[in-house]
Amino acid sequence: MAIRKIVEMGKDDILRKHARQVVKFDRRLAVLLDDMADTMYEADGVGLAAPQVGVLKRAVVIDVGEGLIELVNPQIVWQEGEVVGAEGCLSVPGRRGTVARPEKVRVAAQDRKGNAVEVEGEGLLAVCLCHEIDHLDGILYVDKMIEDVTDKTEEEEQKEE
Ligand code: GNR
Ligand code: NI
Repeated sequence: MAIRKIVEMGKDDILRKHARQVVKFDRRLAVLLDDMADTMYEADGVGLAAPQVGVLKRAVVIDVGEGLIELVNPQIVWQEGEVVGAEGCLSVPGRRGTVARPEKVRVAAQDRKGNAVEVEGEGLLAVCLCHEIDHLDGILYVDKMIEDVTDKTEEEEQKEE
């Protein structure tokens, strides 16, 4: 287990690249997923995608407080509704902005052994699933941002809606 360095926007174009499908479910993938979880918890994040630690593989980890979820080759297979909420990103430190996301999503993926898994999420989990899958396609939340709310309190954001 090890903490890896989180890549930041503007410092490395790896965040803008399309990550490759995982085809080998080997020890190297297991170590990557372990390190990603350590790195996410250490940074107090709720999710982390492999490109954020400099690895162009389609792998993400998420923990919105309901336990660790590891997803390899994740794909949104169904979505419903739309909600606008504030997001942050460990690769865009110190900033927050609002983004429109589906209210509920279902994601098909594989686990670290290559077994098929499905996750359905709403609220923060749905947001996080979309945010992490975007990272795998070189997309950052700032690309979809409706409004920069870095200097706003939650109360001020609510008032505007
Ligand atoms: O830690 C994170 N918090 C967060 C808050 C609102 C919406 C999305 C996120 S994901 C982010 C971690 C991260 O950058 N993952 O890629
Ligand atoms: Ni992010």
